[in-house]
This record gives sequence, C-alpha cells and structure tokens, in this order.
Amino acid sequence: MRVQINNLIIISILFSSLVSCGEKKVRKDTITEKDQPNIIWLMAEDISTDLACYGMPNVKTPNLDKMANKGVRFDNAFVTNSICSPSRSAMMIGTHQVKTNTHNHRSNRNVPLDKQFTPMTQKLREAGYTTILGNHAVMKKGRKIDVNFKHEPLGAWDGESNFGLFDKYDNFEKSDEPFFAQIQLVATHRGEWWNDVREKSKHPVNPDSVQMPPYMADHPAIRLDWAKYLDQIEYIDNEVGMIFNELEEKGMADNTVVIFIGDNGRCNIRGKGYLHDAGLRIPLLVYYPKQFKGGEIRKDVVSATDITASILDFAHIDIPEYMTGQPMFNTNFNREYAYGARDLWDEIQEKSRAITSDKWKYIRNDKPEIPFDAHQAYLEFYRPAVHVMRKLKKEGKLTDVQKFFFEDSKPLEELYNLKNDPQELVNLANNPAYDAILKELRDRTIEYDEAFKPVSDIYEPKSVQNTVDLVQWIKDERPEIHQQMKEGVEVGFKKWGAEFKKYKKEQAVKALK
Ligand SMILES: [Ca+2]
Repeated sequence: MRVQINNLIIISILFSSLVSCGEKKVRKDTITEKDQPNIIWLMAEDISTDLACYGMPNVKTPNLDKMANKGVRFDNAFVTNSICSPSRSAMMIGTHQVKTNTHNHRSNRNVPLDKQFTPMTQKLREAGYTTILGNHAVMKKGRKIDVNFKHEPLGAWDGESNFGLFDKYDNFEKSDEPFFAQIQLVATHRGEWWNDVREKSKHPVNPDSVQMPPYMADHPAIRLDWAKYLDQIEYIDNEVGMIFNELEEKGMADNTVVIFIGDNGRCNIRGKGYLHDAGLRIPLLVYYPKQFKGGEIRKDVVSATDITASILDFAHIDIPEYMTGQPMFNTNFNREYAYGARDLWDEIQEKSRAITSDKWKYIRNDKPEIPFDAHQAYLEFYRPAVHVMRKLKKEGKLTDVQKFFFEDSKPLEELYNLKNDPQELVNLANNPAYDAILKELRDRTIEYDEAFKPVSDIYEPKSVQNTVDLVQWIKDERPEIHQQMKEGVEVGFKKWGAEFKKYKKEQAVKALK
C-alpha cells in the first residue's frame, strides 16, 4: 500500500495534459475522415432498473423515458461486479475485471495494467477522438473514474510512464469532434446531499406511494429512505435533460450516441455489493437517432463489457482479442450468459461468482461463512433498512423472504428461475427437480472461472481501518449516536469521520502532556 500525494498528482496532471494537447493536434491531422459519431456515456451511480420507463411507479423520469422511446432499452443488462471500482475497471478495458486482476475494490492503484490491455479511452484517442471526463452542468462535475490500476485523470497514456485516461474536463465543443465524454451522475450514490435534494424537489416522492420488493420490510423509515432514493433518480433525470439541451444547442444531437447505464445496482439490501438481481441488473438505454428508429426493447442478455465493445464499434475501431465484451449491435452478437463476481469490498474479503441467462441465475458463494449482512463498517452509515430490519428480526417481525438476508451464513449455491421469480425469492439449488440445470450452470461458471483467470496475483488493497475504528468509537464513546443509527437514522459518515479525527487528535495531544 502506498500513500498518494495530492500535490504531486496535480502537478503530473498539469504536465501530462500539456503533453496530450500537443499530441492530439498531430493525431487529428493524420486521421482519415470516417463517419465517427460523438459518444456520451452517462454513468449513473448505484441504480437498479428503477426508472418510469422500466415500469417503476411513482418516479418521474421524463428525460430517460424519452431516451428509451427514441432509442433502445435493454431489459437484461448486467454489470460484472455490483460495486463501483471493479465494475468500472471492467468497463474501462472492455474486459472482465477478474481477468485483468482489477477485481478487488480500491486495490492495485499503483500497479500498472498488464501490457496486453489498453483502456478504452486510449483506443478512442488513437482513432482520433477527444476524450472528455465530466460535465460542467452535473453534481460534483461528474468526474469520478474509480478503476483499479495505475491511472491519472488527464494526460497521455503509454501504460509504462504515462497513465492519463482523458484529454480534458467538463466541456464538449465542436472543436472536440469526434469526442467521447464519460459523465458520472453521482446523486444516486449515498451521500450527505440526499436530504438536500429531497428538500429542494418540487415533487418529493411520497413514501406511502412507493412499491418495494417483498424482501424489504414495510416500515416508515424504510419507505422514506426508498422515496429519497427515487428523489435522487429524478435529480439525475433532470441532469440528463440538461445534457441533451446542450447537445441540441450545439447542433450535435443527431450525431451523438448517448448511452445511459448504472455502474452497479441500488445501494440497498440485495443491491450494491451482492450478486442478486438488484445488485447486477442495470438500466441500459442507447440513443442514436441516425441508427435507431426508437422504441426498440431488447431482451437478450448483455454484459457491461459489451457496452465498451459497442463504443469501439461505433467509432470503427477493431475489437481487441483480449476483450471479453462483444459489440451488441452487430448481427453476430451472441451472449448466452453474463458472468458476475464479487470480491473484496472494504474490510470484507468476499468471493462469490454468478452467471445469468435470460431465464436462470446461478450464484456460488465461496465464502458461505460470511453473512450477507456482514456488518461492514462503511455500510453501517448508509443502510437504514439494514438497521431497521435487524431490529425487526429480533422482534420476530420479518417474513422468511426478508429473513434470508439476515441469516448467519450464506447458502453455498443459489439458483433462481428469473421467468417465474424475478425477485429471486425461491432458491431452487436444493430442490432435486432442478439438479440438471444446477449442474449445467455450476459447470458453466467453472468454465468462466478458468477462462477469466487473473493475469497476475498482485494484491495491494487500500486500508479501511479508520472506518472500522470509527464505528467502534461511536459504539464505545457515542452510544446515543449509535442508538440513532440502529433506528435507521443516517447520522452522517463525513460528519462523524471528522469528529473522530478531532477526538484522535485531542487524545494524541493529551498523551504528549
Ligand atoms: Ca457505484
């Protein structure tokens, strides 16, 4: 583990961006004219298919609905890991994160990517694209990258001494064409802005109106939390509208592919961090009026790595041999399964694998002794439903379906029939009637394990000891705050992180005296 020094990074960003600006000019002159559309990749945080155009009631998503109506809606799109950085690492390379050894969250940040792999943005640059990170109009400027290999936001890339992924920040202009812009829509990620967004909403979602899956307990605190999540979705929908307005104003709307996805499922029970449907299934909308007439709905299985391959395909770039993604608009696109993996997240050393077809879902839990509710320190701040349901479980008020998440261990294997049971409520793995399909999916998963074996075993995880200590400190020293947490109140991760820092400083001063 190494400590990153912010100033050095800033200096190197400035330096590399100068290098890259110089290079770009040369490159553009040598590119032969091709019909290369601009491409905007809107990457929403922590969101399941909870949009009006996917049938979620009581949430207003007019801009995303319009994208679906004018473009293509994918109903069976899956990320390769249900947390940010491994999922994003896979998308950046178009290659499953296990294969590239980028599968452990926030790990290997000082390890160069194995030489055989190239980030998608570098491929695009080599084909004449300007690569842009973020947008001036969205929350926090949408600049998150979060990939598990050595990288810098801006500058040249050679994978050895230059690790820049993008050319510039925040603005796409005519002079950038063709351009690729990756824009992060952060609001749906848990954060201190959730209450603020709700307070400022002209039509905050009514908690009494929300429809939650049956594995969530029906409790006022859980309903309110769900309504707040939908408020954030409405917020990002508005941001999507602003980006479309900018495209219109700049005369680019007809020549730009716009892709909307989630980087992993919703931040709640069975969602982010889990290989269950709510963790892996993402919304995927593709808008490109030159190619799509509108209103098309695709039911075939696609993996998030296929989006990367499709972006290269739109840009007329050959798909590299190493890529595990395939261009999903090619007539020979053929994917039977999406392969998902869950590995390290903070202090929880998990290992689970899953494959999903359009009918079946199989999960293999290699560490069954770790419960789904693993009491991960960071999540103690951001899962009000977990706190409330722990209490309801003690009081004997959870249904069997709700209790599943709170068992002391995980089943070794899970098998679900998604056609009959889309919420994955009935585990068929121990039902002898399904032995044949269980065996088939188990074998196919092992085949994927073999095919996607990590290219190296380097493992340099980031320490989260401070967060673990923070939770322990709240339990020991601030029992009243811990009590609030147990009742489903989001007391503020940042706020209490700062308080803990102050406390440690005071203790250090006392020790000196
Ligand atoms: Ca995320």
